[in-house]
Amino acid sequence: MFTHALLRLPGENFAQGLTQAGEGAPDPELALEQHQRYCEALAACGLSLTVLPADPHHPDGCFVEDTALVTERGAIIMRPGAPSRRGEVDVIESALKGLFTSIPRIAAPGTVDAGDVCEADGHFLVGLSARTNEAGAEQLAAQLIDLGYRADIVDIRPYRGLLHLKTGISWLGDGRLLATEDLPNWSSLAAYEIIRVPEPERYAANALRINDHVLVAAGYPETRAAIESLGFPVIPLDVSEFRKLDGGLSCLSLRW
Ligand code: CIR
Repeated sequence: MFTHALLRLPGENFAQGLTQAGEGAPDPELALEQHQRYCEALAACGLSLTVLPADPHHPDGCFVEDTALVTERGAIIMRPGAPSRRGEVDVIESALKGLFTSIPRIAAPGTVDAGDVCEADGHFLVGLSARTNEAGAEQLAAQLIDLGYRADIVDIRPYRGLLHLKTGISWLGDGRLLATEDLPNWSSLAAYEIIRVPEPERYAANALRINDHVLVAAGYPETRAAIESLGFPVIPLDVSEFRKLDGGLSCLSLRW
């Protein structure tokens, strides 16, 4: 069960965030409204929220998921792969300090965006990507193993359009993962049932199981129906403005 979430508001500088989506500039005001709906959905799932103010120096600052990995046994501060995002971690570290006695950091030359980390009940998949390098993935895997978890590194660099591992795969719980059609059946996934998202709906592969509910991007009926058929109430959310900056549902919060 998750009880808390940490978020950061998108700011007036939001449209200056990194993007490869080619879907046009996002509207910061609409992003703020969509963020508000997202916060309401998390609260409706029973979470207490800490919402940090927007960061005028970091237009991607609302994508807090990339800055830290929070587990039941400890938190680890990431070293984001994009230099423009490295400074985002300090405020997040301060916000987490009261919760964990010591919070290690990924050290240079390692880089990890925690959007590349997918937890499946104590088994962590760490994706090598344009943002997460071998040195970072190996450091993180070692830290997770020290915490008593299992960790496997997978390489997402050959797969089209995946900024992060969780752009293409999400943990639904109960032994199930949701994944795009092009991701392979890596041996580290052998124990799981994989529910494939049809290619035209690939953006919906970034879904978010929060306690009894699953948050899904609005506008993807087949994926929604597949998740509902598993017995989950689905909360559809419009995140069009975050999509324009290559973001999805999971990247807007840290949950524990
Ligand atoms: C970036 O390129 O870093 C941001 N514009 C989007 C980050 C999205 N994060 C995520 O999917 N975990």
